Amino acid sequence: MDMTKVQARSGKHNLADLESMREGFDWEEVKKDFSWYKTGKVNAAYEAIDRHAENPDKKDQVALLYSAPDREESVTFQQLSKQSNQTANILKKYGIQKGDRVFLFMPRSPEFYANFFGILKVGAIAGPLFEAFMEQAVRDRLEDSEAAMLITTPDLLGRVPVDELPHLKQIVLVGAENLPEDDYIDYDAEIKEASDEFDIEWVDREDGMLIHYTSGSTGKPKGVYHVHNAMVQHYATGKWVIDFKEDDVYWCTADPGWVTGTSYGIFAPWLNGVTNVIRGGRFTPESWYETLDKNNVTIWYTAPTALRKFVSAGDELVKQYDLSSLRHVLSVGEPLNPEVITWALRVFDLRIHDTWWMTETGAMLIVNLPSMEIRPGSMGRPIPGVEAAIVDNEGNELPPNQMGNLAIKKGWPSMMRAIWKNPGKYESYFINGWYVSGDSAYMDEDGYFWFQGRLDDVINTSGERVGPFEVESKLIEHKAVAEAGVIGKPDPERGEIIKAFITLNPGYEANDSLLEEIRQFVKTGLSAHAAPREIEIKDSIPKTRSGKIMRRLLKSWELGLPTGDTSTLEE
Ligand code: 6R9
Repeated sequence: MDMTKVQARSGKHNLADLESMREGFDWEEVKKDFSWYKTGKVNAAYEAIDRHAENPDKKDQVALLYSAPDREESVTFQQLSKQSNQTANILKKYGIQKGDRVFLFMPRSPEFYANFFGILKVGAIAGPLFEAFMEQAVRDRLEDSEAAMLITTPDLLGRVPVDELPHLKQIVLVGAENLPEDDYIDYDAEIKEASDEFDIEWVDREDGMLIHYTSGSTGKPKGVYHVHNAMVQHYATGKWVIDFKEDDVYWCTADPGWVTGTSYGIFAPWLNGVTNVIRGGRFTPESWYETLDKNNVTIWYTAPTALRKFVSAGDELVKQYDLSSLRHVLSVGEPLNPEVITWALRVFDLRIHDTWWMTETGAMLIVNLPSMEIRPGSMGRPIPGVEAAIVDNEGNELPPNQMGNLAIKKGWPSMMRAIWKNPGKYESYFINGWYVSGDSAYMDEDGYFWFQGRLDDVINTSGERVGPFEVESKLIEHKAVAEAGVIGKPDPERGEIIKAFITLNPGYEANDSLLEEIRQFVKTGLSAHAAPREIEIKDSIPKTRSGKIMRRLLKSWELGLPTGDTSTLEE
């Protein structure tokens, strides 16, 4: 497609506009919008919820507009404030203290959000887990974080290996009809008794708020640790990039088990005091259009994988809905195909604004502001207060149009502050004062960044980050599998699909039912999105002499590309 530039509606000259924001920019100015700037008392739960609940003009505004196939509910800022005071009281009653890790493993529901803020209000650290995780994924995360409490539902409890988690002292069950045993805390009974007043635990801006586990190319998922100070950037990017105005109805489609679902599904909208639509249930183009239509959504933050499905669903479908309230659309998670931008211009008469960031960065870094000209295929330009560059492997800046490591100058407000219990891993992200992202990209002469791919073996399937090691480890737990190597294989709809190469143990014969059994084994042991869509049997898996799986070589074979340097290949 030709790289036609898509001009901003306002007709403002984009570069000048962004440059003028950048000039003399100081994060200190942004901080003045927070109440802690005056009071010195910090807690992100206060800024996001209680501050609005104390404001007579805001308290009765709907904060959370919940819509699921079987349940609809509106919760005002005042109600959410009181409900999270109640959950905070429950946590406190059961001994949760500042700094403890409390994990949430439950579907999106009003109770999820009340508990999330309750955790913050007692000064504890929240760890949201994606509801599709199976036992292994749940165990790894609870074990590594040494979580003291888990808040879950009876349906999901079966995936929690309770007896193997010595640090896990309490389990709260939400929606239990009959409690399985008295070792569990009955949320529904407790909430009836709990006071809706609570003295919030004031924290330091550098105190822990959140842990998100994310995949790298080696080892188990790592706990990315974020602090309350991240709210500064959640708020600012919400205002500049998402363009929040007081009366917006906003819908972020991401689950809070992923970073987009917390930074932009919780903090950005509520720090900016807007009505936040939360949708439960599964994705279908019909149900998502219905959510936009029924709730009169004005701003929509979603992902290319969903947008591509809308494109495939066709133009006739979209005409059945009234989407006239929609005024601003944004995307994250994967490269945004220029075709999708063209489609949105045609069917919604709206541009899609791509944003680039990562679990580790905590908030958006490279974006398309509403006032900017969009160059389809580019992720946009860095926000004010952030310096991005393309660097070589030693951390030296490269000139425009040269491909290299996409890097950010260390020290933006929402940057992760640690990898949980893994200082070596944390340090490894930084070279010569730059945070090196693992993405390859180039920058054009006007400072727009163009994504090229991952530099490591991390897989991005339907916008979800999957570490090959995690899948390989699960595969070799299956009795038939001797060795496994896992790669991402390009796919037009999902970005990448997971492909596994395996060798079989003696006595096992390759056939379709065995392969399906192995696939199911990963699906039910780890999670559906981590299960390989394709499995191929090999006589051996290529490894380096030091025993590392050469995934790059597997990928070259798969794609029929030149195999490059194989000098380290084992005989
Ligand atoms: C927020 C989030 C991060 C990885 C990142 C990159 C890919 C994210 C993108 C994008 C192309 C974009 N990614 N945004 N690729 N264009 N606009 O997605 O966090 O789950 O940690 O994934 O996703 O490869 O490094 P996370």
